[in-house]
Formats: sequence, structure tokens, C-alpha cells
Amino acid sequence: MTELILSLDVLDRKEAVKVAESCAPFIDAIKIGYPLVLSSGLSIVEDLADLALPLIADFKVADIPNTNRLICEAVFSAGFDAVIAHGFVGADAARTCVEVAHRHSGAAYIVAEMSHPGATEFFHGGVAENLAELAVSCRADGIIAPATRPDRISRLREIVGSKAIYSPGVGAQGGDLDTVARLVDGVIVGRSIYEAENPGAEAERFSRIRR
Ligand code: NUP
Repeated sequence: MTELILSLDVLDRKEAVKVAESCAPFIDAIKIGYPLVLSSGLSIVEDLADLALPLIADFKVADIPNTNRLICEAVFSAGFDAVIAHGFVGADAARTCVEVAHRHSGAAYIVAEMSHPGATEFFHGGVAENLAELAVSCRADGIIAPATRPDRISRLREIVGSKAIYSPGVGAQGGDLDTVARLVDGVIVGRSIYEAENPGAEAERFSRIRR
């Protein structure tokens, strides 16, 4: 089964909760990033707790080990179940995120390659492969890889093996749901769901990948 993860980049707190509630039966987790947390505060986690879905903090943590530790402690203390971190800061800093996550019985995912067009400027030429290797050596729970480039997902799969690959970029960024769903453990979808007239119905449509 491929998981469907809702990227809840909705700025209005009430609207965010409404979207999450309507999508809840059809999704496996909710990813929350800076847009919602900066507009609603970390306590949005409490508003979503009743849905009993894993919450992933997409903060792309990228600092020195001590600051990464402080950030990740705050993330898990707030009630998140997983965190997304950058690996380009080096193994020591990335490993800190993984260690804090595991201490809280949570998960940490490392960005191997991003989904937007500009990502090719720096992630290609061996960098994404190195980041995937770093994710493995740091015992991360998985990587983030681009739904916009299925060939790259396949290449990164060779490196991470059975570790989880979560993939954003379906829909609004052009990635094809069914192609990507066959390659990854989870597909991350934002605008295509939460900007739809009926987000719940759209989430149900996307949830065909869970079968
Ligand atoms: O490489 C990445 N691409 C990407 O879109 C890594 C990410 N974390 N994301 C996030 O996934 C992005 O910040 C947004 O929250 C979500 C995709 O949303 P959408 O394009 O489906 O609206």
C-alpha cells in the first residue's frame, strides 16, 4: 500500500482543521510546514490531535547539531510524530535529528532531492545520491525524493533500498500520481487537495493509491 500524506499548507487555522477533518478518512498522515505553523502557532498540533493521524513537521531542519537538537526537541514535545531535515549540513547535524526523533519514538526523513525545477542546479551531479547515502548511514527512516522526476526516484531507491521514500510534487507541480505511487512508500499532496472545491472528495480520489 502506498500512503497518501496531506500537505496542509493552509494559512487559516479553522480552514486547516476543516480540510484535515474532511480528508482524514482517506489519508495516512498530515504534513505541516512553516506556512501553517507560522500563521497558527505550534498549538495547531493540538487542534489536529483528535484525528489520530501521524503529524510530520516539514521544517527542513538545517543547522548545527546543537540547534538541530533544540528544534527537534521542540517539534516532538509539541506532539509531532516525524520531522523532515536537510542532509547537506553534514552527517553530524542530520544524525542529531534522527537521534532526537528516535528518542521520542518518532521518525526523521532526510531531503535527498527536491521537486521544484531549480533543484537540479545543486542536487544533480551526485549530490542527491550522496544525501541518500547519508540518510542510510545516519539511520534516518527515509528520504524525500521528487515526484516530478520518477527516474530520479528509481535511482535513489537503488541507494536507500527498503527505507521509506516520501514524494512531494504530484498534481500542482506536475508529477503523475499513478507513476509515482508505484515507486514510493508515500505520496505527499497539497494544493491539488486543499484547493479543491471539495477537499475530502479529492482526497478520496487520490486515495486509490492506498489500495
Ligand atoms: O522537494 C520538496 N518539494 C515539496 O514540494 C520537498 C518538500 N517538502 N515539498 C513540500 O511538499 C512543499 O513545501 C509543500 O509543502 C508540499 C507540496 O505541496 P503541493 O505542491 O502539492 O501543493
